[in-house]
Amino acid sequence: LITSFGAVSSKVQAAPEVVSQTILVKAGETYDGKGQTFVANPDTLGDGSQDEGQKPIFRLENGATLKNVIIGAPGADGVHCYGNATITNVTWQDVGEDALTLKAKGTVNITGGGAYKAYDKVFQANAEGTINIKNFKANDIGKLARQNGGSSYQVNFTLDNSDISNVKDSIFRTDSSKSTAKITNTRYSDVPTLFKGFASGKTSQS
Ligand code: ADA
Ligand code: CA
Ligand code: CA
Ligand code: CA
Repeated sequence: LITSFGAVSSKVQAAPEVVSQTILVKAGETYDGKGQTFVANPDTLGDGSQDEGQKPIFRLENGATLKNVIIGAPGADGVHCYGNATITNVTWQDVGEDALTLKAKGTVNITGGGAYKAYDKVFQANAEGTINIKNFKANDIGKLARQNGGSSYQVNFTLDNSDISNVKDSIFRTDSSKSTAKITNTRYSDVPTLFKGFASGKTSQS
């Protein structure tokens, strides 16, 4: 972009892309948002309130990668992962109903990025598997991750080298005696409880 003074100006941030139909990332494929901001069309995906049944902005099939994406408001139901997923440098500026859901057995590796303004949950585990969160920031959230209430399958949660502040409930929550949670090298501020509902010996912090 050349200004009237002839100087080269810095790149202007592109307007958010309004997503009216869930973006599908196929098995094994990578979607690189290149720093673009995506918001839901509230009429087709959801308004980002606490209403259940909203649609995701991104749906990842098994082995898909989502990277360099900013999800703005409304965030609807965020990202749905059907199996293994890699989530790198994804920031939820204003989490909708929730930010990301594990919908089918798998391991989700979330590295970098952050989540802000989550009235309730950030990450939701609705299937057995592992959710690894690393180099992440979260502020003004209800819970960082929660296994679906009343479920008894095993979910393994880890959190490493992250910065978590202003939490209403807990970092990790489950109702399953099989599930585990491990926190390492993480800084907190205003976090009332790290682990809720885990059986004894299933959590660790260092
Ligand atoms: C709540 C609700 C579940 C499911 C979940 C989700 O926990 O009770 O049925 O909808 O939210 O995936 O957002
Ligand atoms: Ca929910
Ligand atoms: Ca929100
Ligand atoms: Ca949800």
